[in-house]
Amino acid sequence: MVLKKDNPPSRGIHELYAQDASKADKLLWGRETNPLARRGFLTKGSLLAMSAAVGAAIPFAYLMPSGLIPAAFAEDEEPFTLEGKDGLIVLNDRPVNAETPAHLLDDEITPAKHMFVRNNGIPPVKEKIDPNTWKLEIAGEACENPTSFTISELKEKFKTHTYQLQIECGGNGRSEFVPSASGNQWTTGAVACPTFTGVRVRDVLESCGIKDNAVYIGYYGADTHLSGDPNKQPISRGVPIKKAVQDESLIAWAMNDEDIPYLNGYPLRLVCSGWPGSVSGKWLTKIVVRDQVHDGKKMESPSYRVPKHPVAPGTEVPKEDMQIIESMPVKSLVTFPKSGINHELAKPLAVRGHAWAGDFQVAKVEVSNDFGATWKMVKLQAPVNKFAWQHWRTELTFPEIGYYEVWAKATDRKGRAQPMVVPDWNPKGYLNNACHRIAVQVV
Ligand SMILES: Nc1nc2c(c(=O)[nH]1)N[C@H]1C(S)=C(S)[C@@H](COP(=O)(O)O)O[C@H]1N2
Ligand SMILES: [Mo]
Repeated sequence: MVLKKDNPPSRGIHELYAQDASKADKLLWGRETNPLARRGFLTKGSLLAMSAAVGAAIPFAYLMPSGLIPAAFAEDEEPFTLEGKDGLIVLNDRPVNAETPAHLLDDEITPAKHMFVRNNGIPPVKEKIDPNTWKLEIAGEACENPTSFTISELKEKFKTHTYQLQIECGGNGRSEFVPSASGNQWTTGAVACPTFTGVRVRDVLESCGIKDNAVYIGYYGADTHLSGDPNKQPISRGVPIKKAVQDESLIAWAMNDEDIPYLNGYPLRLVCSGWPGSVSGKWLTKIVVRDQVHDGKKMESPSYRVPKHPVAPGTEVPKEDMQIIESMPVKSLVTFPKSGINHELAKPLAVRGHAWAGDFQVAKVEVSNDFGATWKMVKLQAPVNKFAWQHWRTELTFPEIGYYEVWAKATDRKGRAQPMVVPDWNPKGYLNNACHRIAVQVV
């Protein structure tokens, strides 16, 4: 048993807002919401209620969009305890799914204990995993010479590479979609950026011979389906050959120079960074080279697919109008300070975090302390390698005491910025890259 606490946490205020944001506004604050006018609808009464709840005046209240849950209430749950993990919020215990509060992602390289866990099935029994006998099979109709490798054979036969690679679940941010999408109600913490060490997918596949008709790869892992049926896969996804053979796609046995943590895929995992985390197979046992788009479990609609064209919230989208998610969108996190801190008015506040943009690079990050009315450019570092997240930092001052929110907004090199509101609704709640917000009480 990995869990030490058994009742699942309630999402409280988030659930209320997910069901009906204007009702929640009215219920909690007496705030009248007009969906057409996003700002300026805090009545005197609702402003008093909200100020009382956050424990301070809200100097920029007139700029506060309606239907906005104050960030002060975003992280109100008790952390659970998971083996090898520290401070993660468990969203589900069968299968285990746990996310990382933003302030625990402050390290430039995510430590193992703070890497989120997204399981679709039941991991292989830990005691039965033997890295000395673990086999990786390379096969598939577009592979010339199907071959099987032990981990030490991989280490001997191919060059070892280390990269810092971000992995973000396609459903990160799902909790904010209205109407709500089923699945783990991730807030912002299904993302991490540790280093991975292993061999290139390209080197291994090329040694087995990639046929000219190869278009896709697919992975299989040693975890089992929730039903216990050994013939069913919990998940078997993949990427186009072009993505699989990029330099940074790895078959990895180490994370941060140690064994990959059990819950993150020990002893071997695939890492294809920049796309939904679901393409990075854990407990990796087999890679197939396909002459068609891989048709493994969770490749089919609506899994990890979004509508080809924007749809109205709540729309039922036919299969043929859905497409496979490729690169993840531009996004950022405020990892310091922790949301909800008190800060002295006289001092500048140091603020920092990370930004990433799937297959692309982040061009700039800006922050706001007035609900997005004005923005300040921050100092942004270059990534240490392609697919590593980029660190940013700045200092903020505040005009008077009271309740503030710090928002961060990243823009990628193609000029695409994070939206301040939840972007395109889609049936499964993927790709929410809305600005991250933290609460700051200036005293
Ligand atoms: N074998 C296997 N691989 C898997 C999964 C899984 O359930 N089984 N989950 C996928 C999903 S949806 C994500 S987001 C990432 C999460 O990686 P992590 O649990 O190491 O954070 O692993 C992917 N690889
Ligand atoms: Mo995921």
